[in-house]
Amino acid sequence: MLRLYATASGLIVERDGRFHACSASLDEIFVSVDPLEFLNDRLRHARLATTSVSEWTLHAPIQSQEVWAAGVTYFRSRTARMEESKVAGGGNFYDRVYEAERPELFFKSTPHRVAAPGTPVRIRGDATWNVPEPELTLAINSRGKIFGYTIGNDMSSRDIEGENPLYLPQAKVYDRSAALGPCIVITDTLPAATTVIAVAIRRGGSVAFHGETTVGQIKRPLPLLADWLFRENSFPHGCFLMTGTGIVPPDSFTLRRGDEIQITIEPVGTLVNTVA
Ligand code: DO4
Ligand code: MG
Repeated sequence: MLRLYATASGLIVERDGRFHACSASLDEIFVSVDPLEFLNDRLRHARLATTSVSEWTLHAPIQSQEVWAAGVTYFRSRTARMEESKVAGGGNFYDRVYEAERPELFFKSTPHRVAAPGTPVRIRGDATWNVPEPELTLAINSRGKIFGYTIGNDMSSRDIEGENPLYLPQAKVYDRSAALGPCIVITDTLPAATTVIAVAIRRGGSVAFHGETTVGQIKRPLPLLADWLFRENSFPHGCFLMTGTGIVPPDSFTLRRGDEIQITIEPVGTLVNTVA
């Protein structure tokens, strides 16, 4: 297992607790046949980095990749969405997609809309009910191989989405509506069902919301989500796939400017972003 960080001074790879400067680009990694093998090969000639992770300015670990997302993959998400769209009569859609063979997959972000670790995510000025969605996010190469994972935040405007399911792109896609990081774990092994996804939202020195779930609560096998995404769709630079949220705060909760969102999935670490 390797941890790949995108930093202001280039890519850094952590292997067995040691940090190596890596001359490859993220695009080269995402188009390689086997990214783990590719990186291990590059590390044979790499120099050791002299600084440690806390001293780097982290970038989002993305270059030319699109970010896509799966929805309603957890029972909790299905139930919350049926509630929020009840007035608009959209509740039935969510139950049906939860049960259907075809998953909900939607376009989430281009690289320029993705917030780096430690930088602000945004809530829309025309939305009144906003939440983070903490999601295990797959790194998939141009051939459709899942070669690692990271943490994703699928920021969402629940009032806009709940008003009409056709407003989903506006509820989901806007500047800084996604965050990725702090690193990509490069591995041939998918996270175990017991892997915990946890979120804490800090407001003015205390915790305004915290919740957790496990990867085992996802209804669909992760490789099947990736297979569906690659059906009739090509990704010349690979892509990221957010795999859905299993944590939805109570309906009384909405994000405020200044909130700090901390999402933890080990061994990726913790993705921290404030709300601008
Ligand atoms: O159906 C709307 C979006 C669902 C979603 O983003 C999720 O379940 O995580
Ligand atoms: Mg989501």
